[in-house]
Amino acid sequence: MRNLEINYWLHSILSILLGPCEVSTARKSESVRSFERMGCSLGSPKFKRFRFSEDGATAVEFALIAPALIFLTFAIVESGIAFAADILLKNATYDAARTGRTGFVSEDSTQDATVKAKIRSQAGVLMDVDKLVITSMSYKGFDVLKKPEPFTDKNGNGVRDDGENFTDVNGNGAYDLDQGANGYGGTAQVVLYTVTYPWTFHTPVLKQIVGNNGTVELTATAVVQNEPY
Ligand SMILES: [Ca+2]
Ligand SMILES: [Ca+2]
Repeated sequence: MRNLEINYWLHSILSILLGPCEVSTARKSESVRSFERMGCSLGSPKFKRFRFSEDGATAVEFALIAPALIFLTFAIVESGIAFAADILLKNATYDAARTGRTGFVSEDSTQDATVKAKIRSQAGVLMDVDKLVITSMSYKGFDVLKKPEPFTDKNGNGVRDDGENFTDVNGNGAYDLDQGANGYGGTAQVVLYTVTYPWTFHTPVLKQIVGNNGTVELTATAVVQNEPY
């Protein structure tokens, strides 16, 4: 009796896998008959068409790769915007430096306000102007750009030690490793303009790649020699 039921079960499983079957009229339990009916149903030509149908496969595949595609699209778009912001910042800095070298000052304004307003008006298209950091340092010539103030190296160790005399080029009363003076300089002086901006990425994958909580510092510099104004 037990072997008979096992044979019926195997027969039903084979029916599911191999095709349609007939409900046996032999002696069998109700559970076996139910399983046989299911086997006949699942093994029917209709179910076979369902099993081997490829309809909807594209939708399923898209559902699987959609998240990756969305992340990739956001990453590309956001990288493009950051790249555009970097170019915008460089152009704004260069234009402001060209204005600064002429000594032009807007009506009822100062040179500092005029230069910074020019940078902010351009960079403001993509950036929060309150986060812009704008500095300018003037030098007597290109050859001393970002060079330390000269000093007398009494002990010959190559560095300026306390007590060693130095020339206070920028006139701030202290020895500096960068002899530039804050401001826009005077006639024929060389001026270095530096503008930085903390650009933040929001796409999760990009934030992980960039680090620093997704923030990078965009930097633009421009060096010009003032006109003899
Ligand atoms: Ca020394
Ligand atoms: Ca100094």
